[in-house]
Amino acid sequence: MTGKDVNHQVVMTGSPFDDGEGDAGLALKTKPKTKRPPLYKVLLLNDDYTPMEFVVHILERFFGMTHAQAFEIMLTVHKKGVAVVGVFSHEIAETKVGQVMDFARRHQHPLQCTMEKE
Ligand code: TYC
Repeated sequence: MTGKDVNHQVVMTGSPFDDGEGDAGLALKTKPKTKRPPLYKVLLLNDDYTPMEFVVHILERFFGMTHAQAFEIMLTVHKKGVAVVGVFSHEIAETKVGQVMDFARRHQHPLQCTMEKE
């Protein structure tokens, strides 16, 4: 790693004590703070041409939804213009977006799928 590591959290140590210097309980140190990896929303966008059943199929095939769940989300996208179809690690989100975009392009539908940091 290059540069200074500022990713530390200040914590109090042990139990409060008084050594007579007027700083009872102020023993501080830092510990490395482990961050959870960021999560990414995968978004499906509406368009006027992609058939509804094709979108339902995509949601079943790549996002593990039941037919009923997939139909509901598809209708949300159709009515509102966009919906979150899942939340994943960066790598998994990228894979899902790629799978959807490839499948749509292979079938010559203009369906768009993107990801954004939560
Ligand atoms: N609006 C499309 C239609 O009326 C259906 C559709 C739904 C398209 C969701 C894309 O992400 C989408 N055929």
